[in-house]
Amino acid sequence: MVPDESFFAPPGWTIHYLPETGSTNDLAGRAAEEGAPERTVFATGHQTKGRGRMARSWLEQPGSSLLFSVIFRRSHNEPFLLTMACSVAACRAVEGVAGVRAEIKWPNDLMVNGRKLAGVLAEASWAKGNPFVVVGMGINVNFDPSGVEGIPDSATSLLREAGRAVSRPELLNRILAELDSLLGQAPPALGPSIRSQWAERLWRRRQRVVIADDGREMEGVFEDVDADGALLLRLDDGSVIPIRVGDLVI
Ligand code: BT5
Repeated sequence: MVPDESFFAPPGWTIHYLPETGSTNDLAGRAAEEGAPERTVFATGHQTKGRGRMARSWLEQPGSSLLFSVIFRRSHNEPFLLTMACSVAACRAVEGVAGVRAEIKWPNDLMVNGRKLAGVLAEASWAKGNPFVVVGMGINVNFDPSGVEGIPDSATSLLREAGRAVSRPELLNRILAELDSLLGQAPPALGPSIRSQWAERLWRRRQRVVIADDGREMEGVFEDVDADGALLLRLDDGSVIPIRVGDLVI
């Protein structure tokens, strides 16, 4: 068991915690619409309407996952760059706190030993005078995902990979501190530096993969990513196509 489960924020960050909510992305989005500043975080112990991309569900065992959303308001606030930064920060934190090596499954999931540990969901609003990006993350921490109906067999958790319980507050604190160090760099250096750290961690780069998009599947070699983060897939006829939306099949 992990004794202390009170969340604590690094300097400059504010964490709002609710034992249960629909979705932390909704909480953060509403707060951002009402003017909440950058570095505001909403965390919860359980989501009744946790969601993934494309209206998919995000499921967990109450009290055992790290579920949170961060509000960003930056001049360089491209949603994809911020999700890249969140994924890299979470990989570093998972390694630092749980001692487990994490990779990134394009575009943003965290993988450990070929299994999905965490998912990331970015949502942006370009409302005039009040633009913001909310990045939500769900990390399987202290439960066995195979015991939760609806979570695929390909999922894993820190409990399973590290062989011990991990403090969720410590993990969140570390992720936010890692985000500070990634985003604190001077803006011109920010994009390329984050992108290259993200690209170095990409799972199955240079290997044969299957991409699923809208019910279709495509097979080829995951050659690389382009400057915008699109996956470059080399098909068997030698042509290379950029994939901007889709899922790498586990
Ligand atoms: C994601 O979507 O992976 C993004 C998940 C983001 C969740 C966080 S939690 C805090 C914040 N508030 C929210 O409401 N959401 C964010 P996607 O790539 O579409 O993957 C969704 C798919 O992952 C589902 O269709 C399931 O197959 C699978 N899945 C669901 N729960 C899972 C879990 N706990 N672990 C691993 N896979 C899961």
